[in-house]
Amino acid sequence: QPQVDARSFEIVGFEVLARWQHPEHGLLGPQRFLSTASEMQMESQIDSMVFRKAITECSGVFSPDEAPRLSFNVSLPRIMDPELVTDAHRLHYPGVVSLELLETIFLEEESEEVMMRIDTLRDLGFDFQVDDFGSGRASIIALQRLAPDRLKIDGRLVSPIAESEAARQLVLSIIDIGKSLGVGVTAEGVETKDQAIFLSETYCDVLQGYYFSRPVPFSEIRTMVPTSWIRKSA
Ligand code: G
Ligand code: MN
Repeated sequence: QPQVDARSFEIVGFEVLARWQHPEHGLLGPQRFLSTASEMQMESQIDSMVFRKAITECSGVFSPDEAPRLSFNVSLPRIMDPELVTDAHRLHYPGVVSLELLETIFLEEESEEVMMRIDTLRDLGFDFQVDDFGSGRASIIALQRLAPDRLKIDGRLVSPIAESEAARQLVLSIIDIGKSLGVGVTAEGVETKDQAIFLSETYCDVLQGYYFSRPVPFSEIRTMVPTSWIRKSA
């Protein structure tokens, strides 16, 4: 799913989203299979499949000078997976590769081990975003320690902003947390023009949601970006 610059509305990156093309039930979103995958301790394997496939496909299509940022949703087991480190060395992508962590991952898990792991991954070149920000139990202290590159504001906070002054104030306060931390802010779940315009006049610098584009299959991505971004050979 494309992510756009909040002023120009031009694509700056993509969030990689898992889908399961099921033989009977059709195309399934992660909410249909991730909790089972987690019970079966297969989250890390799924995250790793998604990572390898997207990195390989995007490396083949985007020219090295214009490679957009790719963001991946990562589970706690995947963060701790030693293969993430080997993948980082083996699969080179010329653009920024960002890992999205749920607020709950690192705030529940106060483990210093996780924080140290994140520091190692950051040294390997990954950047970090806090996903669904505003939906967990935000510890500002833990946020400062994590020092993420970006916060992603939960779409449920974005959806009422066109209708409610109180909702707008709340979103502005949350955006201000990002500003105080000196990190980028992405608003998710932007579905209407009014929401997009309101957010484009705030500190928020990246927007994502159905108003700009629904998630699309990889094959459609090349038609959405400037032709200069595509490799001559692709
Ligand atoms: O938890 P996370 O923020 O990574 O979830 C992203 C999910 O949100 C994706 O599965 C995607 O399909 C969905 N999504 C993306 N944009 C929108 C939107 O504008 N509205 C709604 N309701 N869902 C969206
Ligand atoms: Mn996400």
